[in-house]
Amino acid sequence: MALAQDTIAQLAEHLENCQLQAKDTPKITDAHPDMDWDDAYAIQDAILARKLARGARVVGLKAGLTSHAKMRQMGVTDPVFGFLVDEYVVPEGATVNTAELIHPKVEPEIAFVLKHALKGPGCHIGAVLAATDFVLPGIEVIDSRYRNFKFDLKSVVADNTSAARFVVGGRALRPEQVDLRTVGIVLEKNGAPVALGAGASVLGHPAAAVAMLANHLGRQGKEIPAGSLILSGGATEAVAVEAGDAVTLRVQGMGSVGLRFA
Ligand code: 0L1
Ligand code: MG
Repeated sequence: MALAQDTIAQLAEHLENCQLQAKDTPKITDAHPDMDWDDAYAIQDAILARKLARGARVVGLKAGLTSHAKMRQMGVTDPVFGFLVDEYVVPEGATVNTAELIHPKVEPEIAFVLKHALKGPGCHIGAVLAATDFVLPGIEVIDSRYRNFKFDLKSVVADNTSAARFVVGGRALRPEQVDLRTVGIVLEKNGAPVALGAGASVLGHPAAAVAMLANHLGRQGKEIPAGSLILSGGATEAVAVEAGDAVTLRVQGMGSVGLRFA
């Protein structure tokens, strides 16, 4: 690791304050160009520790930048991983207050809920499907704390991969009830389709993103616990939203889920 422990703690406090106060910041690698991947995940872990110390509960995990559309949009080449806590949860159909966010965007995702723990290395799509209880549609609201979404991957990881809010809903299916590669995905804003995709847009199969997450955690001796909800990453580019917008995600055979912004 390149950063001292107190620098990691300061950066975690700074980024979390940006999130809680809806204030943007230049990317942290501007001031810390030597920051390495371990530092980036250590800052993310320190943000989680701050939230847990205040009574937050982990409700799941996320993979981000898992589709070529998203990678192209953000000019990056690799997926990233983050955590989901209860303060991010939005009930289906509820309204998100944009005053609590900086520059929100929405992403259409497939969510997995596990019945068994998953541990890498060597985790693959088959292991993910065998460990999955059900899958369902989900919308992630991302809100990078970096000014004008200008960042590099290490800064994004430290910022918990822009996680801000999410909603899941629609029709939960057992993994054998749906072909997650060919399933059609339509994201609507104010009644008009704004992004179209298929499950295969996410690394060829959304379960591949979950396997990557298990392998990533496995390298640190960790696992994805049974019961976890995992957002597998946006199947399309992210779509900017503002107060007054209503967003609906329709996934073929899996119904729809939506939220509003005020
Ligand atoms: O969920 C995601 O794809 C997070 C991506 C992080 C970068 C961004 O803010 O777009
Ligand atoms: Mg996402």
